[in-house]
Amino acid sequence: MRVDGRVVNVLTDAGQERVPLSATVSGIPDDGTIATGDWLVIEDGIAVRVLPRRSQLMRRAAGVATSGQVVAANIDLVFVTVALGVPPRLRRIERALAMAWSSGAAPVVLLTKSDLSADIEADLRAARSVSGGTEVIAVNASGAGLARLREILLEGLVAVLIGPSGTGKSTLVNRLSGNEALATAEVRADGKGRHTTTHRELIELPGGGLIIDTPGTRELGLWDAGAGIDEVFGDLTEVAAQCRFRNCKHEREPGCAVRAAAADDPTVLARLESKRKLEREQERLDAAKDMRAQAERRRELRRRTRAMRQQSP
Ligand SMILES: Nc1nc2c(ncn2[C@@H]2O[C@H](COP(=O)(O)OP(=O)(O)OP(=O)(O)O)[C@@H](O)[C@H]2O)c(=O)[nH]1
Ligand SMILES: [Mg+2]
Ligand SMILES: [Zn+2]
Repeated sequence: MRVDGRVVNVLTDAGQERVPLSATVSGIPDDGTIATGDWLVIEDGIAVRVLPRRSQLMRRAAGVATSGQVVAANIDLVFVTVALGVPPRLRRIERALAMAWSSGAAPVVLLTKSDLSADIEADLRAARSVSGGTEVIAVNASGAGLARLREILLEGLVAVLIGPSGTGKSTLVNRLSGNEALATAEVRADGKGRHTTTHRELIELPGGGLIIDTPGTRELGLWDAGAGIDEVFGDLTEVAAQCRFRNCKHEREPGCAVRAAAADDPTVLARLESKRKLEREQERLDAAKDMRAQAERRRELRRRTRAMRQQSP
């Protein structure tokens, strides 16, 4: 449910417990960390093994170019929160959806603080115009949209909430769980959140679902979002099927259906540019990951050569 260094909160048949991680805990995933949502084998009050994950939401670690971070493991749903009161930032929704689709879970867009919207229908339309088939729900702390969320969260499903600080994630969890267990705080006068939540934490809901609250994140760096990008921009892929050349890059090729559609419709153009931007970011990151892997291989080779020299007389 929650990871505090080498001690974790777990939910078992017997209820909640706090257990230490064994120094030799096995099954640790590639990224080297245990995350909220992981399943652990506990023996004699100590977590000894991590079970393989069926899904994981990854982002690039803030400030570190080539290291990934697991936001949550074994989730079924990713709730992408976007606070209303200002028009929803469509490019941010696309980015978050690309991340979410790549996790193996299904995203849902939550337009939070819907009481602050001057025109909910317009905000919903805008968000839906970039969300493909993903459901978009307007919610607020007074109860709007919560019935639909409870419906989605039935039967032991696990959802994770992501979004910038102050979008009302913890408030939403408190409303769904029916108590005020999680701290919440006013956003600052400039509209920025205060980073009230500092831990990722899984909460059991009375209706049967489980939800993971996370600290708000200003930037959402892609980590492994290639497949997710294709998913989010499925509409463009459909148009691209009409291009004359199958390998059309939609740049200068004749008979390009995507450029024709973009010339007719500024929203298609904006989406095309947004897709390219995300693809470039992912390509740069993949190149950086390659370089790092190569450097690690060289280091390892040097280490082995040195060890061999020391062994030989
Ligand atoms: N008007 C309005 N305010 C809300 C709503 N939901 C939450 N708030 C307020 O928004 C502020 C931020 O809410 P939090 O729940 O702390 O936001 P958060 O997303 O958990 O923020 P971090 O933990 O920093 O990521 C609080 O003052 C809440 O009372 C809502 O539906 N409408
Ligand atoms: Mg919070
Ligand atoms: Zn084309």
